[in-house]
Amino acid sequence: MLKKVLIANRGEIALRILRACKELGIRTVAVYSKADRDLLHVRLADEALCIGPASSKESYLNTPSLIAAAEATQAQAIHPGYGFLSENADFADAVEQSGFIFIGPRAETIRMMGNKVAAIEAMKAAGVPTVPGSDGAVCAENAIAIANRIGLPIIIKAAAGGGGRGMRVVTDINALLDSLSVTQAEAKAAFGDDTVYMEKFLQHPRHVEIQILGDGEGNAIHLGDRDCSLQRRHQKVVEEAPAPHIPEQIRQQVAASCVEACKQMRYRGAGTFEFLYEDGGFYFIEMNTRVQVEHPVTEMVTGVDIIKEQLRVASGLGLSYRQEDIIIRGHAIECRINAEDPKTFLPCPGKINYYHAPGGPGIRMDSHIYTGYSVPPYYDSLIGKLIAYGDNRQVALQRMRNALDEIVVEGIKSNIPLHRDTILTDTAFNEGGVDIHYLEKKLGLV
Ligand code: MV4
Repeated sequence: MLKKVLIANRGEIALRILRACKELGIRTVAVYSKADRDLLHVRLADEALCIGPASSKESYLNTPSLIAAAEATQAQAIHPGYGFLSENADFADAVEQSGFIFIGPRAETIRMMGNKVAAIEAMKAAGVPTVPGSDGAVCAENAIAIANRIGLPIIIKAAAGGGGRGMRVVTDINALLDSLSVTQAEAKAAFGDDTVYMEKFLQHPRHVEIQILGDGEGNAIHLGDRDCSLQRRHQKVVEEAPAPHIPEQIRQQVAASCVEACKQMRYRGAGTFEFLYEDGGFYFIEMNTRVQVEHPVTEMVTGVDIIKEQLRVASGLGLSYRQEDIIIRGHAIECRINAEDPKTFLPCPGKINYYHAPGGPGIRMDSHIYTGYSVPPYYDSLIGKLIAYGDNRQVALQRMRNALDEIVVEGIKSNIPLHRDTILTDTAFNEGGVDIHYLEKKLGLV
């Protein structure tokens, strides 16, 4: 097992990684920006180093600073968490070139998944179902023929994009070439790469994703699926596992195809296959090569500690489970708790005058906050994740409602009222299986 790990992140995920390391007897190095001296994991880590000013660019995104910190503390490996440098292939390369272990897939895997055209091609070749599309890059010369073959509406996406950045829907063939050149120009400006591709635009899909783990040597397993359809402006708000109302045979078949793809590419560590699910069909759109914010719902229904598995694989110890060991049991729901104004959704940093965590059977709170902690304005507004588990979805929902009644966060505004009064009371949400547009429509944004 690794002896010392540097945690190149902040907030709840840094604390989550620290706890997993402590369980495994791994010493921890926390790195923090000048605005983050008071983070809980900084206090709990064996060693802590300031890596730069508040600005992410100069701290959590500063590769030389992070590598210097690993050298100074003689850490063996770097865990990138999510966001920041977690899916940056150049960072993974720099980490390994400096003699450290990057806790994640090989840089070449990250690079391939960063190019959505290459990712889709690889998945299609491995038997993962994809969206009917251009099967490669689109340009002004081939766009109309491809769009006519796919059939309108279509969506143009940047190959270097993902997560909702650099996309445009086309419903009228006369608008195609203009939309193409605008999307190309935006892609060039945002990612330095104007490659775009085309897919059939699905109008009312759900966002269902499959969690996988690979040992980097051709062995891989899946941990079932999650539904992350409840979102606003590409920010997930509620996630759950398993995805409700999916025919069992289709669920198993798609998961098996993801495992096969991971075996073929000798995938290392934790990964997520993102699908759109519509009318009984799964359509692969992207793969994420990091641990995800919503990993706890999968942990609750499988009993697998995903971070510990990442650390085992990085240590060269392989996975602790075979596929036969994985049994999906019960149901888990996660509410993301953000420091934001419930009316405007704008970030609301400030001092937490009082915090009371909810509890009871099946309740898990992944959060770094404490009474007296000040949420800095420089980073994203996630201050915690409330997870409710139960034998079935009904029980998980009721435990979540109870927990949302119990939790107290005073001094700053949060989206707790949105969860408690708008989402957990909603009839369609309670029935399960709402699409990706449901929340925005309910909030009157569409
Ligand atoms: C789509 C789509 C409909 N059809 N692709 C947005 C985020 C990025 N990961 C992919 N996205 C979408 N791709 C096709 N062919 C609709 C979306 C989409 C979406 C997807 C998942 C979760 C929320 C979303 C919100 C708006 C659009």
